[in-house]
Amino acid sequence: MLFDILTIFPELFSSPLQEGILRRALAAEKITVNLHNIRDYAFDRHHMTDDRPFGGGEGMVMKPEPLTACLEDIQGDEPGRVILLSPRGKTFNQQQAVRLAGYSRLILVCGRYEGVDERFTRQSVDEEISIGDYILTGGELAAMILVDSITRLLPGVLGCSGSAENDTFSHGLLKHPQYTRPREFAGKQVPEELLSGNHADIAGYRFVESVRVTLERRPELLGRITFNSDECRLLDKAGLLGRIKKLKNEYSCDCKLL
Ligand code: 9D3
Repeated sequence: MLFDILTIFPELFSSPLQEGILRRALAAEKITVNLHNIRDYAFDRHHMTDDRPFGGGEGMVMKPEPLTACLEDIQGDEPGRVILLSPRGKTFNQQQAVRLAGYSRLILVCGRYEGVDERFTRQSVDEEISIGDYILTGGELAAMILVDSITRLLPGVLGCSGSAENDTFSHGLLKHPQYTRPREFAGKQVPEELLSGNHADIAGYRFVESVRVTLERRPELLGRITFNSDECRLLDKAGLLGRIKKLKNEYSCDCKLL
């Protein structure tokens, strides 16, 4: 995967790319990240990348010419999907990460200030993406989140090949709680089901705890899941089935419980 990132703050990307899995993916050439300073394409006397909005109002708007000149300069042979990181974009999620991991080149344009001149967006941008309903100072950290979440999906990036699919959001439940040594910490024991060595018991316990934590924190995720009869029996035994049935009805999904 080739990532091109257009930004007025290329230095913001240096340390996140120098650690852990991203560092390894770069070293193994699973990804390439080319940083382009938009200011290098501002050819006016003051190298201006932004200007005041027509019609007045707060803040500044990114000028279209430097962005366009930068895109033209980096075009090359491999056509890239051009993504503008913007609070007006469609909200990013795991499904979109999987979709974008299917491209061979992504060109990420980081907005700053109040936004980008709409003519650039119309002419050159394929899609606008937001990372969620909160306000950032610019698109750089959002772009980094795309790079991070997409890179770990690429073949050969994660050590253990199954671990990307095994995640929360792939099967739709939040992860069960995890424990490691020591067996007793601050007077609290590790749940005995996990020490039993019985794989079926462990899987059953983890399933129930996954549902419990999902029910508490992200009940809307359960609306989309159907459980088989074994799973329903486990949930009933744990006293969770009633709450799940009620929730399913609230989300008006077809209820295949028991
Ligand atoms: C007053 C209107 N604001 C829109 C919510 C203006 C504004 C705030 C923050 C315009 C740009 C920004 C900078 N944010 C981004 O560039 C951005 C962003 C975000 O703020 N939240 C979530 N995802 C993203 S992706 C890019």
